[in-house]
Amino acid sequence: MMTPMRYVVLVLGIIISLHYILSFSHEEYGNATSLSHITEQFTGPKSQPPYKEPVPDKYYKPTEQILEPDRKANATFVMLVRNGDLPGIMSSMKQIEDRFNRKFKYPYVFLNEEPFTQPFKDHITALTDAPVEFGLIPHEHWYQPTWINETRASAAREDMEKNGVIYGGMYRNMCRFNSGFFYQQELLQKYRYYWRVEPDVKFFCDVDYDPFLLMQDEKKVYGFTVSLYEYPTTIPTLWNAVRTFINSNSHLLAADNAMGFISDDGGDTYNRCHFWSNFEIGDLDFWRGEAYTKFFSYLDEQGGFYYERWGDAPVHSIGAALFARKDQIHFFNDIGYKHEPFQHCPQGAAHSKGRCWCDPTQNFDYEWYSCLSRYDKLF
Ligand SMILES: Nc1nc2c(ncn2[C@@H]2O[C@H](COP(=O)(O)OP(=O)(O)OP(=O)(O)O)[C@@H](O)[C@H]2O)c(=O)[nH]1
Ligand SMILES: *[C@@H]1O[C@H](CO)[C@@H](O)[C@H](O)[C@H]1NC(C)=O
Ligand SMILES: *[C@@H]1O[C@H](CO)[C@@H](O)[C@H](O)[C@H]1NC(C)=O
Ligand SMILES: *[C@@H]1O[C@H](CO)[C@@H](O)[C@H](O)[C@H]1NC(C)=O
Ligand SMILES: [Mg+2]
Repeated sequence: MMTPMRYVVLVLGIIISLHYILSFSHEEYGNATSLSHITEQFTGPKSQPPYKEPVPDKYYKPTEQILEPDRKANATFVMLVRNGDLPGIMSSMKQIEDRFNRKFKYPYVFLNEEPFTQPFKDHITALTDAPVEFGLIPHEHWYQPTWINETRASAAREDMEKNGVIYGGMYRNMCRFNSGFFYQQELLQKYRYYWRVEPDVKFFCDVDYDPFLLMQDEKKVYGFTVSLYEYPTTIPTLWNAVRTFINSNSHLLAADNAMGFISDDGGDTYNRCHFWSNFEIGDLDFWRGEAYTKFFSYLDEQGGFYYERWGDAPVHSIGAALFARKDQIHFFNDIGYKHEPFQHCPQGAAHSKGRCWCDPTQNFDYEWYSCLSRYDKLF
């Protein structure tokens, strides 16, 4: 005899089976009843990820208005370079001037641990009408601290070189400086926003709007164009250090942060995704704030900048992902950019609007080594 309970189960079973049979045999039925479709009924159609929407027209001004702006951001370019990087940085700067800064006239700050030579300064200032300043990095912001065990550090460098790790024996000071000291430089104190530019990069498109004002108005703290995976051998213990820090400082984490970009399991492990920091448009006050300052100090104490080769790209990215809201991290879809060997080339309407000269089929965005699809999934 059928009890009422069994009856209910049987009917439910029949309905579910019918649903599956119909879903497979009748595409329209499947589409109409699919979970994503049903959720859309409640939330409205799934819109484009926010970054794929073009920058609002109000940011585009006629040239006369850009030349006599009613407002400007509190912002500068930052270039960390050696004297020997002159040809490469002139190439980058000339493109920045031609595609953007000829009209906007944001200042430049050049930084170096050695004094810039007079010819360097002359060649650079000849490229622009905007103010240019040249800064000397304080010794203690650049060189390896004395509390680092040099025996251990040099053993690590030799080991990495032996194992063919890229830049295994170099770049420690630079990575640590970019992680925790560039925003502390005297010449940058008067600025809120920065755009980092490296030697020998390419800017493919006209930037006819002010990305700094976009950052300011929309309360963004970090902007990128390319994201990818870090070499695991350069950061064996980084994530352990991050976890220890989080465990004792959970109050510093932002609600609605971008943990999903850097971890696939809610923070247990690092998926090695990072924003490629040779291009950055960011908020200096974010790095200067309590959360990132404590975070960097903690990482620095671990010595991993020297005992391993922690890069400023994963360190910045993890900081931005944890201490900012995910909607404060901006993908500059309309800025065509290349740093060897990867490039972001705007697609479709963004390509024509920027009069870009990159080949749209040469685009790293959804290559297997790119992390952009994880960024998409945040929204
Ligand atoms: N002043 C100074 N700047 C440096 C030094 N090493 C690197 N840089 C700068 O730091 C940034 C990153 O260095 P890069 O040599 O471009 O490193 P990368 O981008 O990882 O590698 P490639 O560009 O592929 O060589 C660039 O702006 C360099 O000019 C250094 O010893 N002194
Ligand atoms: C069902 O959805 C798929 C994928 O979104 C789409 O390609 C297909 O045309 C849809 N079929 C019908 C009959 O609506
Ligand atoms: C420095 O590191 C080496 C190699 O790891 C170790 O043998 C030595 O004890 C360390 N020295 C100090 C003072 O900690
Ligand atoms: C620009 O920003 C810096 C850092 O927040 C601040 O100290 C400075 O006063 C600002 N300048 C102006 C003109 O607002
Ligand atoms: Mg570089």
